Amino acid sequence: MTVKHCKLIGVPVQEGAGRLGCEMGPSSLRTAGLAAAITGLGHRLSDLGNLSAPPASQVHHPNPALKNLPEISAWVELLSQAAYDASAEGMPIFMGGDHSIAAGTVAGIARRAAETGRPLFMLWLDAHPDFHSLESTVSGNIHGTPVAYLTGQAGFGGGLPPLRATLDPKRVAMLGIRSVDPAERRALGHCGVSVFDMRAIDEHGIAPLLSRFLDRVTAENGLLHVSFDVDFLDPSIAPAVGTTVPGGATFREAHLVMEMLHDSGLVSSLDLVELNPFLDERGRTATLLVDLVASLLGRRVMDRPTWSF
Ligand code: 6HN
Ligand code: MN
Ligand code: MN
Ligand code: MN
Repeated sequence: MTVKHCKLIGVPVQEGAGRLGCEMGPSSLRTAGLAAAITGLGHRLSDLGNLSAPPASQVHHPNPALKNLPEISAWVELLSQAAYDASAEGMPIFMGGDHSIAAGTVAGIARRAAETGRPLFMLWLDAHPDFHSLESTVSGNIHGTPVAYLTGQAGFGGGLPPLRATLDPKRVAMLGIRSVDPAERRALGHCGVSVFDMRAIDEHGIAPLLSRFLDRVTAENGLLHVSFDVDFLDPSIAPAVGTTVPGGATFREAHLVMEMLHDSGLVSSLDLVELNPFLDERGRTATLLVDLVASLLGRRVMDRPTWSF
C-alpha cells in the first residue's frame, strides 16, 4: 500500500447551511478517532488544526434570499488559498463545515492542478447536486451552490470571489443524487456533468458507474477530488445531517465506493461535509465517516483477489 501524508484541516463553517451545528463537525470527527484511523493504517498525519473565521467580505448581491453571503464569500477566499497551499504536498482532508466550503477547497485545488498541468476531476457524493447559482437559489442557503460556482456557471459575479481556475463540468461526476430543484435540473441538463442519480445506481449498480468514471480519470492521468456530503448516505445509517433525503446509499454501497477509490490510487484531496453533530445519535454518524475514510485509505478485510474459480 502507498503511504500517504494526510493533512487534516478543520473548517468550522455553518453559515452556508439552513440550520446551525456544522461548526462542530471537525470536533466530532476528531472525537470519533479520525487521526488514529489514519495513522493506524500506516499513513503519515498532520493535523493542521481549525481555520479561524475571517472578517466578512464587503459583497452585495441583488438576490434578497441569500443568507450570510459576506461571511461565506470571505471563507471561500480564505479556503481557496489554504487549499492551494495544503495541496503542494500530501493529501488534504477538509473537515467541514457545511458544503459551501467546497467552493473554496476545490477552487484552491483547481488552481494547484492547473499549475501542475494535470486535469482535475471531481466526484460529488451527495443527495443534492448543489448546482444553484446565487440567482437561482430559492432557500438562499449557499451550500446549495458550490458546483455551479466551481464549474464557472453564470450568476456568481459580485458575490463569490472570481475563480483562478475553473473545473471542467465534463470532469465532474455526481453519485447518489435524489433531490434536485427545478432550476438545478434545467442547468444540469446541458452542462456536461455526469449525474448518476439513485435510479442509475438501482439500475446499473454503483460499482460499474464509478469504475467508468475512474477509468476516465486514469486515462487522462488526472487528479481526483472527492467531496463527501453526509446526506449521500441513507438517513437510517447517517442521521447527523440537516438535509436528510430518504433512499440514499447503503452502508455497503458507501464502503464499496471508498474501497474502489482506494484501489484506484487516484484520490488526491477530500472534503467531509455537512456533519451536524447536534443531530447525531451517540456519535454513530461521525464514527461511520471515520470508518469510510479508513476504507478510502486502505482498510480492507482481505487482500485481493481472495478466490478463483
Ligand atoms: N447540501 N437544493 C436545496 C437548496 O436549499 O438549495 C438543498 C441544498 C442542500 C445542500 O446538501 O449541501
Ligand atoms: Mn462560525
Ligand atoms: Mn451537498
Ligand atoms: Mn446534500
